[in-house]
Amino acid sequence: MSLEAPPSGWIHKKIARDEKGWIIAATVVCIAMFFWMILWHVYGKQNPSSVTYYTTPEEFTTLTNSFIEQNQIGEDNGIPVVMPKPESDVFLLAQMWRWSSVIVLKKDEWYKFHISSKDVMHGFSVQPINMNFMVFPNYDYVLDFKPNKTGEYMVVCNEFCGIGHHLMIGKIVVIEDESELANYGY
Ligand SMILES: [Cu+2]
Repeated sequence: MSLEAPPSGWIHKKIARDEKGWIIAATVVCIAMFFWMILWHVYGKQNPSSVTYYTTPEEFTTLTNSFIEQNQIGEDNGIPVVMPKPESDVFLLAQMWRWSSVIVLKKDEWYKFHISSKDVMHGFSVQPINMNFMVFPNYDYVLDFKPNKTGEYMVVCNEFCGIGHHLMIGKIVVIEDESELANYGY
């Protein structure tokens, strides 16, 4: 079977009423979604900030290590536990297959997270609040955080990053005051 050319003049044929209706409806939906995409940056509460810096795995590792050195309060399964001061910068480095530290935050305080990867692409997924964010090497992503609920949150890598991907689970703990640290063994 071969394709046949349509009868000449087909392009000038009038569009059927119902077809025209669908074209108009689809166009209106497309335009509405386009503007909603812009409005979502203002009204959507889950948008990460758009601040990003260039970095290198070496530079970010140095920053993360000195951040850990200055804020470490303990250890959890061999991973350092840090408690940064409110309003300070928090450095979190993803690498195959671990997160650089367990982070203890105070409820209702602002923190400036810097997140980067040492090797491949990882996913920063905070559960159970289901916040998701991609993490690439060479980029420092800045996310402003203000936790509004105390408790323990899992940081799950949600981009497949190799054989140990399923083991890459970190932790963020939100407390109201230091007396709660004992509940977590810190
Ligand atoms: Cu992964």
